[in-house]
Amino acid sequence: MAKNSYKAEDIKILEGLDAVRMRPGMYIGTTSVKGLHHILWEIVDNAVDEAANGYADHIEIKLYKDGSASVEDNGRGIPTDIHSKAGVSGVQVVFTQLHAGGKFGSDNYNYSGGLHGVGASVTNALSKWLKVEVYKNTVYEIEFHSYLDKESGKVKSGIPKYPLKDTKVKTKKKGTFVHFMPDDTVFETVEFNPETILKRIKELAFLNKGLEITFYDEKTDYHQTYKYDGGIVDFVKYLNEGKSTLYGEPIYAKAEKDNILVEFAIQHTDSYVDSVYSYVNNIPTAEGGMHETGFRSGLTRSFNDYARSRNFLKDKDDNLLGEDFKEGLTAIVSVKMQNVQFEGQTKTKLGNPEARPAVEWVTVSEINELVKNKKLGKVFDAIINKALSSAKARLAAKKAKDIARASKSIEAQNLVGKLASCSGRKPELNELFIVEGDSAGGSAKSARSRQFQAILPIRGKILNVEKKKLDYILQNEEIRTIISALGTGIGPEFDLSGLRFHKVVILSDADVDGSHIRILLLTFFFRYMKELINQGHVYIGMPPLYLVKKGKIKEYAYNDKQLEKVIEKVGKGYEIQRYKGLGEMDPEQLWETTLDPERRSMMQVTIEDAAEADRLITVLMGEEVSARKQYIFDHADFNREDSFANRKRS
Ligand code: TSJ
Repeated sequence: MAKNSYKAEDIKILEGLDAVRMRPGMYIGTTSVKGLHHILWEIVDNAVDEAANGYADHIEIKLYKDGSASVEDNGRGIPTDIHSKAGVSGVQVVFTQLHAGGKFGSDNYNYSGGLHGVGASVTNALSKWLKVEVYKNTVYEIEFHSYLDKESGKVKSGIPKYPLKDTKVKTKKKGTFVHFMPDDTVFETVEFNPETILKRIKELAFLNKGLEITFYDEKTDYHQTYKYDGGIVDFVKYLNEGKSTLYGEPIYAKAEKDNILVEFAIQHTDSYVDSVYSYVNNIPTAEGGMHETGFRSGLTRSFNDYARSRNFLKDKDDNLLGEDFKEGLTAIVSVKMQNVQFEGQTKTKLGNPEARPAVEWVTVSEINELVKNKKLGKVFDAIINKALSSAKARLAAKKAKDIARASKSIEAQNLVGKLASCSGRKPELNELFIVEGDSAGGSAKSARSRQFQAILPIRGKILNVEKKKLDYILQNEEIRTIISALGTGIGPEFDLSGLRFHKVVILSDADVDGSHIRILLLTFFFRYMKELINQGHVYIGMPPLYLVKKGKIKEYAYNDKQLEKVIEKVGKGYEIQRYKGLGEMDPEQLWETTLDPERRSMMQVTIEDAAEADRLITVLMGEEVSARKQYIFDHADFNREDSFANRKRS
């Protein structure tokens, strides 16, 4: 049907008004003050539709001293000709037939329907009286009222006092004027709230670019006018007033897809929360729904595309998430579509599944178009940078949370089965030896002083897979046992006061595997128990490399240089034993050389040592095995003068 061929016949007749008076709740939800406003919005919506279709640009809402309200627009006027099936004027049909107004079956009211879609007849049915004037060269007039029907003893409402009449009074005005008195026997209150009205008409003015809406309250002589030539762009600016924005002008686009008209405006602020407001047919969708979901995923997709194309994201980087783009996002999404379905707790969630791909498609294609505009380069760069910093914070927060969780669960597991604990109950005197290998562990267990020395044997070869570092380290059985044994927790949960051993001694072999273990442990302490190192609780045990024997003389040497000196000292006829590992020492030897506080040699680990180990682990975990091995030899050789192990002793 062509747009201007609309006639009274097009208005379909569905139901009578008695039903509305009988059960107002069915039609307006409630008879509270909310329902009262609802019958006003039914009228306003029709005028807004006339404006949305391009036939009106002004609406006036007025509250009168007697409690009545009126709405006037400067549109084409409700059809005044006789509706062929109803036999009465189009105006009369609109106000006496439920669902009339062309919302069903007409293309004129393209996007009507939804929350307020029950029609002007509902307002008529719930009013004491209602008067309509239509201005088309002359003034047309009709009045409806309610009265007690003597025959049935029931109140009838919305009854025309006379058919629509042409008063023949000439007018230059165009449009429709509707004036009504809410029925105080229906509503709990019949007092309109100017604040409520102002808030809504301001919103309507934002949503309908260029539409001027005025409000006048006769009781207080209060006037207000809203008109926004920027539409939802002005809405976004208004929402961001007083905030600091990342770029000057909001991003705006409008396009149609599959009969769904989509319009959005966005502007980011330096805030950390988002203010996204979505609408369907001018109705706020507080619970969001399909259109909002489509919009958000559209933004995420197109911004990620942009971030990749401009190298903000490299191939290896994960996409930024919707939540990253949410930070500081102020946006209005307004869609216009037919047959809307509302869902959710408060029926403010758009349920139409077709809205989602349509809005996503429009969002992506419009943003992709906008990014071609060089002038907007700075805008999109700012958005991406903000999202990148949000992602960074998100990952840091997740890591902290993971650590805290891991720490708690590990503590709860009480994994100290392998620990040979000591009997002393004073942590400041107690020592924990973390010993590489079960056989060395066994020797250490029999060699130690049970009173204050605890032994925790751990297996070698624990650094053989490249994995995510944190996950990897925390999944390691040995590490978990250590966390459990030390009693301090890790990361943000670390608490030094829980420490059960004031000396924590790493005791590993002077070979590659021993270095592996030492480096892993130091890295772990560095990252998750830094204070343990800072407070001087971490040591590297120093087993000897050689035993020089000559008769009854026994001398240990801890490196090649010492060995030379010892040989010089004892003279000819000596015998050298080279220890390949801790496991080769019997308990007595282990006690003499490594465990006995009077004779042992230990290196206290500094934070610089641990930091170096942390850097090392990157190499150790890398792909190239031979480079890795070489690096370890270079850096962990006990015989090198500048090596880690020889640098200082305690
Ligand atoms: F709600 C209401 F019906 F009471 C009401 C309707 C109240 C107010 C203040 C305005 C209106 C209204 C209706 N304003 N403009 C219109 N337009 C039409 O009803 C109309 C006019 C002409 C044609 C056509 O195709 O020629 C079609 C329509 C829907």
